[in-house]
Amino acid sequence: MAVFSRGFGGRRREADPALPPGQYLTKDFPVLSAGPTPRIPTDEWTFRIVTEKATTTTWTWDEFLALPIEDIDTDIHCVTRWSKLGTSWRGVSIDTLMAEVDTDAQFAMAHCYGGYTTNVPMADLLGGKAWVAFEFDGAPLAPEHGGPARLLVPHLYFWKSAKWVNALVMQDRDRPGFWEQNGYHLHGDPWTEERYW
Ligand SMILES: Nc1nc2c(c(=O)[nH]1)N[C@H]1C(S)=C(S)[C@@H](COP(=O)(O)O)O[C@H]1N2
Ligand SMILES: [Mo]
Repeated sequence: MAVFSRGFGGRRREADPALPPGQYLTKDFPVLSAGPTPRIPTDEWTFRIVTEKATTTTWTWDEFLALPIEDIDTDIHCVTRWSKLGTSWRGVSIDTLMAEVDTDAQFAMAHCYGGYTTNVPMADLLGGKAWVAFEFDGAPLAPEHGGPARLLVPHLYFWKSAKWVNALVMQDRDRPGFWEQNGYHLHGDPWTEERYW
């Protein structure tokens, strides 16, 4: 792991404007999970979007893979201070999924196999900013990293990128998810260091 000493912090950021404040670079891909890794066979996997009117849209794995697929090259930033630059993913944009859904809700809660939740405003999920990703680095997403599929919201701290995601449930206000109830910031912008509250 390429961990730079604190003394180089100022110069490092000048050298790498892609690194948000207080972050260091790693070449590794650390695994951070609050519980055991669920194993979900793709023939049992579904993804649901539930609106504020309790209308549910469901995709099976095959239906999901038949949607337009995008390649995503992006940096990721964990609140525990590691950042990884230039990661490559494939996934379906939340814009594509939401095009099939009728909602005016401003907020969503992501739900996962295993019970993890995280809240994200719709403004951070739409406009080409977020995906349900199923490949990393040209290979199927490993179970430890959220496979078969995870939310990818790379402009926010990585705890918002819910692994094993299986639903987005619209909510009328920005209610906190798992880590947000445990002291993490409601929003999580790495550039303004919205870490804890
Ligand atoms: N379902 C689920 N998603 C999760 C987590 C988790 O514990 N469970 N941890 C979050 C946190 S804190 C981080 S930093 C990233 C870590 O993703 P990685 O293990 O692929 O590096 O996943 C996020 N998504
Ligand atoms: Mo994290």
